[in-house]
Amino acid sequence: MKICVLGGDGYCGWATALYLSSRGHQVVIADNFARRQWDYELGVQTLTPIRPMPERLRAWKQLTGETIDCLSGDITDYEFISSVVRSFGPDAVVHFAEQRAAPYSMIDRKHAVFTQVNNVVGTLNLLFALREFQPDCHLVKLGTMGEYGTPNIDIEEGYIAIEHNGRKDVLPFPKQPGSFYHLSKVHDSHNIMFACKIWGLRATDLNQGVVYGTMTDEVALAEALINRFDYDEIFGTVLNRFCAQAAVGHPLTVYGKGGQTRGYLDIRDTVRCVELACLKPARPGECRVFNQFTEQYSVLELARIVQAAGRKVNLHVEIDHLPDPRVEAEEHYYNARHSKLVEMGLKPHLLSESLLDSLLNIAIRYQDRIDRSLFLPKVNWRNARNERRPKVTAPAAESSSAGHSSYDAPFEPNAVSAAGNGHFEQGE
Ligand code: NAD
Ligand code: USQ
Repeated sequence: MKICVLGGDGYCGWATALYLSSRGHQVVIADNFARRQWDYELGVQTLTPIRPMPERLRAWKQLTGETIDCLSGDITDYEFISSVVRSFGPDAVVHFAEQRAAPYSMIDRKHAVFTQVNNVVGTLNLLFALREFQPDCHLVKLGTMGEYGTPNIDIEEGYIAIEHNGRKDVLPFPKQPGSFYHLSKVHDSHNIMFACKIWGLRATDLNQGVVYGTMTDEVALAEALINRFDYDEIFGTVLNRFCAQAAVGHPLTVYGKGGQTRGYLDIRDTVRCVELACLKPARPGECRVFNQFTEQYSVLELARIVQAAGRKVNLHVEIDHLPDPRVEAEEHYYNARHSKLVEMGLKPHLLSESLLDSLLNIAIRYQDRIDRSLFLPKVNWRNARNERRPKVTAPAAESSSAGHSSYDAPFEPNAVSAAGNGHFEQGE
């Protein structure tokens, strides 16, 4: 299949692009490298030293003989995304290209506005580009389990059958998101559902849980293919953070009581779920929703699992309970259905001691890159403005062909281009 991976320089997108390429699909990545820029803005960096895109793609070509092209640009720029769709003519577009950190969206007004504009406008542009130039293309959109919040009833996969005053209907499952970021995903879901209804587009909304791990078979082939491993308070997801904390003897930062329960999955399952969705597309006009996670854990359970795994590699791991910087239930009912992807063939990688050993070992290997000041949360949901560390001066701007929007962004959208702009091919 011809598959376009939007956001293919990111954590899930890079692993997915390699996986799809290894499975014989023709893959094109599109990314504006904004994520590398946000790291500069916040003064954070991935634990693992990720390489510039041209180096990544060269290594992939040398190791496998497979070519992945990369188009550099911003999907909030309609000219860019429509030209990607027109020129490549994909069978499927996998859309990861969003600002995805809840804490980032809660820093202050600018970051909230930026997150919602970036995510909602990018997705809207994509929907129009598909309608105009590739209406039969299947949109595989990364949504999030956090769209549902933590209701006191079982969570269904996207829709719920309701009987009300003697009448029945199947309606979208109620949404109670917990951050301006999570809200942006709800807005996306509504726009996608509407576009499928009016234009007959086909879409799969993958409501993904929290992802952990960094290695896939493809990423493990060479150091130059290494994937992100974020551990900072903004972009680090909880299990990856706990492993980095354990590696350097920092107490695990459980927020509040730790009863916050979420769905989790290994990044190796992320890539497989995306392929399963691509291989069996939604029907024209259909907007289907899959809950993409494999296991549920509370934060405190995860901390205890990491503590036990730490003991095996002679790490003494302590658990701290910090005041919860977020506004969320610290103890609650949680039971979310997640059977559709398994029915389609997913064989989950469950959280195991061996995986935690390998995550801890990666964290130990790169421990010199860990900045312990990035562990404690500084963004409090209750504040309309959170002061973080002073801005790090970004490297000088390179020439830019990527479009950018004129709204009130928290930084200059094209001030840094971590991997240049334009069209990369292997060998450049
Ligand atoms: P990431 O930040 O590592 O990657 C996102 C990529 O998209 C980056 O490379 C960034 O430069 C690019 N991007 C952002 N806005 C763009 C724009 N306007 N134009 C072009 N490129 C743009 O994030 P990730 O962890 O890989 O997450 C990918 C997707 O999966 C997101 O939509 C996120 O909401 C969803 N998701 C992630 C997780 C998780 O635990 N990481 C869990 C559930 C859902
Ligand atoms: N948490 C802690 N300690 C920490 C970090 C987090 O207790 O040091 C808690 C949080 O309060 C929250 C839970 O762990 O209750 C998960 O937090 P997280 O930062 O790992 O995940 P979240 O903010 O929900 O966001 C991540 C991704 C996002 C994706 C989402 C899936 O960054 O892109 O949408 O997971 S879900 O949670 O299902 O919505």
